[in-house]
Amino acid sequence: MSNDPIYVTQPLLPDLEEFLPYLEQIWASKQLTNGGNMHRQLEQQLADYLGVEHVALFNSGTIALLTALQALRITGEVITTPYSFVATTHSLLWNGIRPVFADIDPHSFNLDPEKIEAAITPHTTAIMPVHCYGNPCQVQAIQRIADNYNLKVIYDAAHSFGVRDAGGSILRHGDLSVLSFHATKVFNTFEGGAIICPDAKTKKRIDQLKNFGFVDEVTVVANGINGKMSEINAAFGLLQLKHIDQALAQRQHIAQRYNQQLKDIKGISIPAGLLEQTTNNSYYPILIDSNYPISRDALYQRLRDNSIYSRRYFYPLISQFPMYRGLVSAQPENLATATEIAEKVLCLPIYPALTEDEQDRVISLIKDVLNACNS
Ligand code: T4K
Repeated sequence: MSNDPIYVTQPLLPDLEEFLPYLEQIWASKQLTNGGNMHRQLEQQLADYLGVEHVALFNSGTIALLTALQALRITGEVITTPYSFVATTHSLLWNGIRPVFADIDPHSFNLDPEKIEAAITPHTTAIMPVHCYGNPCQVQAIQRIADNYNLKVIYDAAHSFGVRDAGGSILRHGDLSVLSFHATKVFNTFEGGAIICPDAKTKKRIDQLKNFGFVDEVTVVANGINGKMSEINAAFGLLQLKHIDQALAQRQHIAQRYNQQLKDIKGISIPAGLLEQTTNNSYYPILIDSNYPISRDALYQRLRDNSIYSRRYFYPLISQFPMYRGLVSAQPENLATATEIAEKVLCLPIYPALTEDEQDRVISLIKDVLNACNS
């Protein structure tokens, strides 16, 4: 069997020849950034593809999160999850906002609405939930809380490209939703991101904020930032869109094969969202508990020793990082479920180009550990 490295993900990269005509157009136009033709086209095509009203492109998901908070003038405290990538809460700190961590529910790994409500104080102005691994949050319950307490909701939807619920795109919920188009994401523009806006007025403000606050050549209305996506990134997004349906189908096929092969292994559990296929299969997390013969970290190492680079997303919890762990809400007693899941989780390789042979290498190693213990 091959020992070539297998990473947790590999970017969707169409043939280089397919990209060259886009580059020729950019060279011919000499418009490299600042809202050119590729940028305009991608905003429109993404709105159509995702089934949302307005898309504002960004140069990363993190800058989009920072700007979403600015756009809604959020201050004070924001309730959020510790079970995410650190960019979620860093965006709050960069805006001088205090993160308040609430625990997650053990089925979706998303914020537990009851825990959100219990964390509200007179300083709370917003909730920032994450649709973790693309698995939808309890959006109705979260909206009810937001309405009752007059709070804004900004979804960190970095993992949720293309995810839908019964009513349409998951991105239509809350006041704003933020996507990441980083290389490791389902849909990538090398680096990039977007804010999904409900109306043209909000998009206009966001477009000003991502361009230093300029309204015209001589008028600046806000202390904006440089959040603009370049033409080359936007062009790559246009090309990606041509391949995205196939890529999502390939991910689904891989997830279903894992489901089939791993679901009956003692000590391994698969999150309901993956079994029920309510996600976009952007990640394939499994939980390893004490019924499995070796620990999560030992399995992680065993895979590494065989050139398989799974990842422990999201361990450590954000609340364990030095700039957060002094917060009262960061204490592990407040975050019992998140703490437990972070100790058990392992994300297995999943990406469109993963071959069945490569996937079988991953599955065999997980099963071999079991067989070795039973023999
Ligand atoms: N909110 C959430 C919930 C997020 O998950 C993220 C990003 C954000 C906000 C912020 O969005 P951005 O500002 O990033 O747009 C990665 C990504 O850097 C990060 O975007 C992502 N979340 C996070 C979950 O994962 P690392 O440190 O794990 O990436 P890295 O470089 O170790 O890559 C993982 C594997 O992917 C590599 O072993 C090989 C493969 N890879 C990676 C890159 C970058 C490639 O094959 N090619 C590549 O170009 O953070």
